[in-house]
Order: sequence, then structure tokens, then C-alpha cells
Amino acid sequence: MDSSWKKSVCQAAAQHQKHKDETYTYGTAGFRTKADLLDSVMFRCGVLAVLRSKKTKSAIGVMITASHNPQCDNGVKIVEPMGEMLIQDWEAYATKLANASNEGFQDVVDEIVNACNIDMSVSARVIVARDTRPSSPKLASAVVDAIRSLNADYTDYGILTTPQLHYLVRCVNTNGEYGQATEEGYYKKLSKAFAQLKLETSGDNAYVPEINVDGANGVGALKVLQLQEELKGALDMTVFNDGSVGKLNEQCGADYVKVQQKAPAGVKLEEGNKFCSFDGDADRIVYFFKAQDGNFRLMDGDKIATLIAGYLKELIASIGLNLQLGLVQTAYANGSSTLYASNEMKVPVACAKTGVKHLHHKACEFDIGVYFEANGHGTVIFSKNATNVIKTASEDTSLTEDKKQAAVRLMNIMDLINQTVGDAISDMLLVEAILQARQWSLENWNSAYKDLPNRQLKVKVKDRTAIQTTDAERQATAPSGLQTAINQLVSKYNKSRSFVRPSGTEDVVRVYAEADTQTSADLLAYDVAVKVHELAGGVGDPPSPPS
Ligand code: NG1
Ligand code: ZN
Repeated sequence: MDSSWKKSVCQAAAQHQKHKDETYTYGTAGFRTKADLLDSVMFRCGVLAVLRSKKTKSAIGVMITASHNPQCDNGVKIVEPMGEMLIQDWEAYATKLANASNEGFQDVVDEIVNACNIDMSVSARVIVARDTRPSSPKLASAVVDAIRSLNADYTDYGILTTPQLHYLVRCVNTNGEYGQATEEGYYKKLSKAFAQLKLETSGDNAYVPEINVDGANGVGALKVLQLQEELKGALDMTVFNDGSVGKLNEQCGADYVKVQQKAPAGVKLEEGNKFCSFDGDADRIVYFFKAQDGNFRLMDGDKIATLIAGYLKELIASIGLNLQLGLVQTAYANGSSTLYASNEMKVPVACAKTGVKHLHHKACEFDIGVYFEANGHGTVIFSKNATNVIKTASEDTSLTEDKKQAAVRLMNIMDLINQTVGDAISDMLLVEAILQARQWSLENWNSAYKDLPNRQLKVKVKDRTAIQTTDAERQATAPSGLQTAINQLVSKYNKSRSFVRPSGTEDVVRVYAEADTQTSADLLAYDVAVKVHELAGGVGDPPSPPS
């Protein structure tokens, strides 16, 4: 077999030398760290994407972003042929390749080629996109260098949201069946479905087709404006934090709003108006508003998930379809949302480990799987069976007009949803379509259930892998004594729950606590953080008590 590719990839790799002391991990969502440490990782991910493309004989995606992290960070995620996250076996190859020494690089490439039985003469195609970070163009060119050195085809789509890239990969690999493989095709698919979901309403209607979008000073702000043109007035969007003044994710964006539980900077929170925040690569969304009592109210991923699941359940029942709908959450889901879904909505709830790849996987167990992280990252997936059953119903002339209409609505909802991955733009349109159908304001939606007060904290430790967990991360198995200590602290408060886990995207241990009052949640989180610092090798001063 012609092995000239070896020489060319090695020559190119020499231009992208690995930092000798760095160790990289393929974490919750790919590699993520300070942008200036990532050149070699990008090159090697380019190589890996080509290998994966040869192996799957399909196009593979590479997205350059560090999502909600600060502007100085960057990262890379590899996207599978159907738009899903890289499969776990290959995460291990990615980690091995990223950490190979400069001298050992070719050996690891050979090892992957042999282990996966890859035919290097097969053609390959990679689709690349990036977020708006200043470091992203240079890192994208490192990925492209790798692809070219292996003589593979590629399309560099420039600046896109993460979910747009996932969408494009699926379109390319389904020959357009999922949609047209262009950015314009994405806007057209979504706006057409949204327009068809619009209902004629009369009388009392609390729904207003206007929304204020906090774009986190990132890519979402740019793309929402492009969508606006296609929507042709169906939804009036005003964009804040559009990147013209502020810094990416600084005091704004979905993560800031969710964790700080307050409105972002740059937004004028007026009563009666509807707001949402995207994160830096527009795969997360949370809603918020100023309530009649003058206080800030957050509608996080749990509220979005229950809104969607409740509506879909009703539609399915109204058509009389026998499809199992389930909700997938993580340990971070607010306890009230879990109770509401299982006891009031009677929807089965499953708990997965943090990271959408785990939720997505679990959601595949249902005909219709609604999955959301509390931080607003999520979507809905329909099994092949569900898709067929719904399509058949929408064309069934023996059904009553009402049932047929409901089936057609479900078809449009499927088109509106980005089933490849959580997508802030698509999720926003879906929420708006449901609120419109229900004739609801955010106050109406929010009244479904009341969140338990909660608090998230971060603790710096010497080695965060010292924390090990089980039971979808709800119990710590190491270091010894930590779980017993957490149990004791939790028992001091009402309706309380707490857990800890090492972050997969930052060098910290995360602490979560909820309880019947904000004071108790804050105290419990603090007590647990102190225990983590004490038992898991905390660095620096112990956590400070809540003010
Ligand atoms: P880590 O850093 O592993 O907690 C965070 C989020 C995840 C996920 C990833 C990827 C929380 C508590 N964690 O992961 O849910 O969204 O980032 O962006 O929100
Ligand atoms: Zn993101």
C-alpha cells in the first residue's frame, strides 16, 4: 500500500509541536484549555477526524470552541456522522494521540490505523467550523493543515454555532434527507417549521411573539440576526450582548445567568418582557424574566424540558399514538422538576452522568427522549419507529381532522428540533411555538412548579481525579469518608440534597446543594465545599462562608 501519507503527515506534524509538559484529556465535551496550549491538539484532532472519516466512510465534523468558558480558553469537539458526539472508544484514541510525544506521534497514528483496521486508501471528508474567539482562526488552520497533509477533502464553514455544525454533518451524510447542507438551509428548515406551527388565536392571549436574546457576546448573536431575516416577522428578536462591546461570556450568557441566578450585564430587565441567554457557542439556552414581585426568575433547562415533554405527551395522547416518551436529566436537575415530571406529568425520568453524550445515549432508550441538562443544554430525539408512526398518522385519511392536525404539528415539531445535539436557536423556537400554542406568558409557564433553592460552588484541589463517583455521579466513592460526611451534612437540612464531582471542562471540583431555603442551600454547599477541601487535597484557602 502507498504509505506516502506517513511522510507528509509527519512533516506537517513537525510544524505543530506538542508542549512537552502538557497532559490533555478528552473531557465532558472534547479537549478544552488555554488557547495557547492547543495548537498540537488541534492538528492531532484533524488527523483523528480524517481517520474516523476513513473508518466510517462518512463525513466527520470538527468544531473549535470552548463554549461557555472565558475568551482566553479554546477547545475542540469531534462530531460523528449522524451529528452525535465522538464515540467513547475513539475518545481514548483522541486522548492517546493528543498526548503522544512529538517523536511518538507517528507510532500512535499507526497504532490507531492498525487497531481499527483502517484502509488508508479510502477517501475522507472533514467539515470544520469555529466560534468567534480571537484564537479560533489560527487553531482552525492547524486542523486544516492535518487534513491537507492526509490529502482528505474538507469544507471550512468558518464561524458557526456548534449545533449548526452538527446539523451540517448529518445533512451531508444523509444526502440532504435531514436538510440542505448549508447554513442557509439550516435557517430555512427551522423557519419553515416554525411558520407552520403558528396557530391562529383569538381572545385572551398572554403569549407575545417578542424576545430579547442575550447572545453572550458570541456566535449566537450573529446567527440569530441571520435567522431573523428568514422568520419574516413571525418572531421579533432584539439582541443584547452581540459582541460589539463586551467580552465573550463575561458577565453574560447562559452559564453566568444559571450559576449566578441573575440577569446578565447589558440587559435591561423590564417587567412583562421575555428574555433568554445563549452560551458562547449557542448550544445552551435559559429563559428569564422580572416577575410581578419585582424579582428575577430563571427558567432553566429543567423548566424547558418539562414544558416540552408535557406538550409532546399531550399531542401524542390526542392522536392516540402508543409511543413511550421519557425525560432524561442529570444529578444537577432541580429536585422539584424531577418530582413534577414523574408525579404530575407521569413521565418516566432517567438520570445520566453529566455531559450531553451520556444524556443522548440514555434518551435513545425511549421512542421520544427529551433530554436536558439544568444549564439549558438539551434537545429531543425521536426513534425511527416514532418517526414512522408519526409520519403515517400525519398522512392517515381515516383519522379525524383534529388527530390529523396534531400529527402534522408533531411532524413540524420534529423538523424544528435539532435532533443531533442541544441547540439554543432551535430550542428557543420550540419553546416559543409551545408558549404560543398554550397562549402562555413566562409567568404562566413558570407556575408549573417552584424550584428548590440551590447553590453551585467550585473547589480547587491538587488533583481533581481524587474524587470518584458512582450512581450517575450522585455518590462519591473516593476519597474515603467524603460521602459519609456529605450524608451527615445533608441530614441537617430539610428537602436537602448535595453531591460533588470533578469537572470535565475546568480544573475544579463542583459542589451542588439544594434545600428548602436559599440560606440552607448556601450553607449546605459551603459545608460540603469545606469537606472537599479538607478530604480531597484542597489548594489555597478553604472556601469562604456565604455572605
Ligand atoms: P463540567 O465542567 O464537566 O461540569 C460543564 C457542564 C456540563 C456540560 C459541559 C460541556 C454543569 C454543572 N456542567 O461540564 O453540563 O454542559 O460543561 O459544556 O453545568
Ligand atoms: Zn456550549
